[in-house]
Amino acid sequence: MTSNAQKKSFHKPKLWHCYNSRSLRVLWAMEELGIGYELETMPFPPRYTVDGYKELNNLGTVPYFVDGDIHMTESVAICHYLGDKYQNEDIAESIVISTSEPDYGNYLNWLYHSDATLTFPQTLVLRYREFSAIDCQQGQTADDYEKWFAARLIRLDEHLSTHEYLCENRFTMADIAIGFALHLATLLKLDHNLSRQIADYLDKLRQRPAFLRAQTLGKEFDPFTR
Ligand SMILES: N[C@@H](CCC(=O)N[C@@H](CS)C(=O)NCC(=O)O)C(=O)O
Repeated sequence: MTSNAQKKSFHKPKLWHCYNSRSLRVLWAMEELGIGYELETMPFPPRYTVDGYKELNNLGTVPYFVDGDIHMTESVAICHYLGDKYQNEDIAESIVISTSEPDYGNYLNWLYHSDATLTFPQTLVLRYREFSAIDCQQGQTADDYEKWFAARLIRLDEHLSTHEYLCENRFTMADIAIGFALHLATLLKLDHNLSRQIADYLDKLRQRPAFLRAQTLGKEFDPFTR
């Protein structure tokens, strides 16, 4: 499918992706929007596994995203950008919250919350537990940040006790941003910190056809099955 915004431009956006990394947010978002895109799937971490990757993206991280002259490296910002730029008018329910809708501020808050509050502590668990060096002495750091992550779920848990989705009672980019943070928690074996309603919300998101399509791409490089 090609969106109206895309029909007007000559290029397709391109994403550099590692399976089950933050670039999944971007891939999932493009699948939800139904836009055409180019995709480069890579083993993790690409700054070691892909020759010349740091010349392309000097951070060495994923996602890396190019759309014409725009080069982006922040997964949530890319979802925000894609929604605003490529929202297809044919989609019955917008997956973007506009400035004129009551939940606009909440929408931005959930988008930022997904990384600044939820994946931040998980990154320490990833670094010092899941992908730690054999002689790593930082097990306590990982344990402490797991507790931090668990405590920071309170806002989401309370919200989901009265809402099916995060904003305006419909699926939006905010659910993609937060949904990835919860998906990562399961990969890091932190599921026992998710309440029943958070786990049910994540299950519902992971059953979406766009999520399932995104999860077929680059699976041969899944870093969590090594
Ligand atoms: N804030 C960035 C973080 C990007 C990031 O750190 N990505 C991780 C994967 S989830 C990465 O590329 N790590 C490999 C490395 O640092 O070499 C975002 O949300 O996209």
